[in-house]
Amino acid sequence: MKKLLGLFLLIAMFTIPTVVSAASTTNELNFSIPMNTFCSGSNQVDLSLNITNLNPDASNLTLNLYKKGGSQFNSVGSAYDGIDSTITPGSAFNLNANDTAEYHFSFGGQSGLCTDRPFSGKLIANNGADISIVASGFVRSSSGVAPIIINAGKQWDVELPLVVVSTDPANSSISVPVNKIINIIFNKNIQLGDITKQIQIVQGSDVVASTFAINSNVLTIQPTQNLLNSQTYTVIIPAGTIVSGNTSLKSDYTFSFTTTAPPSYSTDLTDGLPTSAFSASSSYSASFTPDKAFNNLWNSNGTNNWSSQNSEVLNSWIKVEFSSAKSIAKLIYQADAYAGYSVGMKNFRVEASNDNTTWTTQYEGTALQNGTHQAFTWTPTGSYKYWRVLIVDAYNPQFVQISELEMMEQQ
Ligand SMILES: [Ca+2]
Ligand SMILES: [Ca+2]
Repeated sequence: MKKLLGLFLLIAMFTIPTVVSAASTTNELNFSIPMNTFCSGSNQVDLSLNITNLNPDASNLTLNLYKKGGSQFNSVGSAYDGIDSTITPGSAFNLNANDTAEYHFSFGGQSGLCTDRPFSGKLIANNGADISIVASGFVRSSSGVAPIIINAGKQWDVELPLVVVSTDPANSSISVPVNKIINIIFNKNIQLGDITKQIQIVQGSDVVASTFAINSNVLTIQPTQNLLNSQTYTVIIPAGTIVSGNTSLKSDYTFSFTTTAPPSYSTDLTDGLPTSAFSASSSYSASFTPDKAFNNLWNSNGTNNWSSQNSEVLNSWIKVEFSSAKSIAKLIYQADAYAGYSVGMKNFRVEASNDNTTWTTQYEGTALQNGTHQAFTWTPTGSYKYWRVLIVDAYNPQFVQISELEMMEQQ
């Protein structure tokens, strides 16, 4: 028995009582205004309200006032002798932490029409965010002062369900760029919740490797590599993975989008150019001139390729002069087969110029040591007459040999 009691105590020590939150889950609070009192040319009635924000953050609120018959009363209030009026009924206003906003208006006497008197009011928490306020007021007439009691005189806490407000890209978007960074915007600031479930981007059955970040009310998902063209991706945010205070996503949230079609390119714009359009930093001999890299003869081994002179690899280059400015966006390259393709370029830059002197880098890349037709694409910075491939280094320090090159514009 003693043992059992001990066990019971142990359980009791670790059982935390469930705290039932008394927060409201709607963003509207109605209240009555005791306005059924004397009002005439000789009986003025004052209406006064004050609202204090108890939240550590600024809150956005609207005060609506309703006349007998239901229409809204939206007149700007009056302020004098310490009675302030900062709220315009019917219009949203921001209230900083612990700040108080007021409304005052007079009916009857020399002031507003008695028929305009509001008999009820409504406080609205805007933007779907949680708020915490306290509010009160009074009606003063010839028969005395009657309090306006809002939320039974207690603090009004609003804790709205956590929901997704919007996504970028939007659900069912098409032509989404393949480098898109995905943002999911919630109605309030969020934190990571149940980490045993995975927030994912999937394409068919494949999960896209991504990084995740939370900033205020935004969840950002960034794929670690570009997405594929013309594919549909689905973002899955399982229930419970994102929370805000005591609230969390109640059900799985998913949305899908489709990436843009792959770009199309022109034919090889170096075709048909005269031999004189091609030049290089050097040539191994008269048999290995730069035009040989543009003669549409591939898979060369010792012939039909451009080769730099012996011992020139670093910063050697091969250049095309077009008859007019081109926006080259794609390069196809094949290394020469000599010495197991080790004479091919390794790190390289594509550069462009309009004066043949000042060069702008368009692309930096690394070619592989093999005989494939290697394609490289980029977004050009403009249109240029001169385009060159600058060899930063090669796999073989002796010289560099290129079997064939092609240059295309995007269409
Ligand atoms: Ca060739
Ligand atoms: Ca060609």
